[in-house]
Amino acid sequence: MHLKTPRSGEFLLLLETGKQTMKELDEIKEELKIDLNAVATPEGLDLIDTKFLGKQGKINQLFKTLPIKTDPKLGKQINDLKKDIEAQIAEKLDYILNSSKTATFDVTTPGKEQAEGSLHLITQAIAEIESIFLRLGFVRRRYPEVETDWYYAEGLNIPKDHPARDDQETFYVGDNTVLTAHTSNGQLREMELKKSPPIKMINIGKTYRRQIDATHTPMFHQFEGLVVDKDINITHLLGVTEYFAKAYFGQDRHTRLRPHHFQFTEPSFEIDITCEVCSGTGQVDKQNCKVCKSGWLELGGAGMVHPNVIKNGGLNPEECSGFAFGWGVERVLMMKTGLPDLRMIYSDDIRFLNQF
Ligand code: FA5
Repeated sequence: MHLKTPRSGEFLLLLETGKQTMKELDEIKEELKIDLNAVATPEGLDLIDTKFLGKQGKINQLFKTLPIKTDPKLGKQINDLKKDIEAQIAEKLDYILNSSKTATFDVTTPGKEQAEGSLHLITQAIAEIESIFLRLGFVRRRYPEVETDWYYAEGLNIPKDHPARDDQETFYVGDNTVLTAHTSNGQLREMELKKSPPIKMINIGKTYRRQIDATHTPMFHQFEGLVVDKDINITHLLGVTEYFAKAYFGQDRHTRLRPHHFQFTEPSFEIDITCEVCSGTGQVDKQNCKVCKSGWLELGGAGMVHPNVIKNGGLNPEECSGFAFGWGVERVLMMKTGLPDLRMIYSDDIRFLNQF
């Protein structure tokens, strides 16, 4: 303690009081240390706070009992201690709150369930279709979706003025390039790739047309079968068609050929499949079946590969023949599941997709 003069009786008293205060400050520091070491909860800290810093707390008691006015340095020391106590209590509170976070983590608490994704229904349908044809010995192919005029049209016997080239229907990327509107471009590409028979491929890919309604989307998928070998005839086409229909839709379903026209097949057909609702009778409760009206539903196009196309693929139509078919993935899925609107498949509505 720095005193003006040690000789004054008053100052001697102050000196004694000062010494006493220093001792008390040390005792307070020591006591605080013990208390802080022992405390483990915020409530316990509140009690310590009251004990040292409250109205009736030790620091205030010190202020009350000291002759601070005559010795401002003493007051400063008590004030410093007060600040130190506040800081230590705050630090301890921080520590307790943080460690309680770790301490209350219960490793046995069940975790939050994560939403589980699944393959899109079109991906599932493609996998199923592919596996049916693999069982028949077909190889899976995937040919370009952006295609030149040759593979998409000219080489498939489709002349320049054919409606299939109409830009009302087709997405043109350039004068000579389109987003392919069918998977039949794969016919020429497969013949070029294999160079000689036997050929037995299933080309599944995206296709594009400028159409949109309940049974048409601008982007959809087709699966295109091509078989080329010696002496391939229509009965082979019928056998494959019937096998697919039973494997995909059910053993009770049948198919038939209906005459049609495509530039790249001769003869050409539409393949029909018996309606599931009326089992091919066309009648439900003596009324016309509302789904098919005739007992049959259209599956897609098919035919014997046109000799010009075999030639354009680099093979000799005198030595081999073949059949081809091209059907819509979305359409067969629609027929199998009873979907009322094909656009739902691409609506990205999770409530709809979760059903598959
Ligand atoms: C063709 O695309 C021919 N290339 C099929 C073919 C291949 C015939 C080989 C002969 C030999 P078509 O235009 O009919 O044919 O289409 C075939 C199938 O694609 C239709 O039966 C239908 O299932 C599906 N499809 C056509 N347009 C759309 C569309 N906008 N949205 C969804 N599916 C469609």
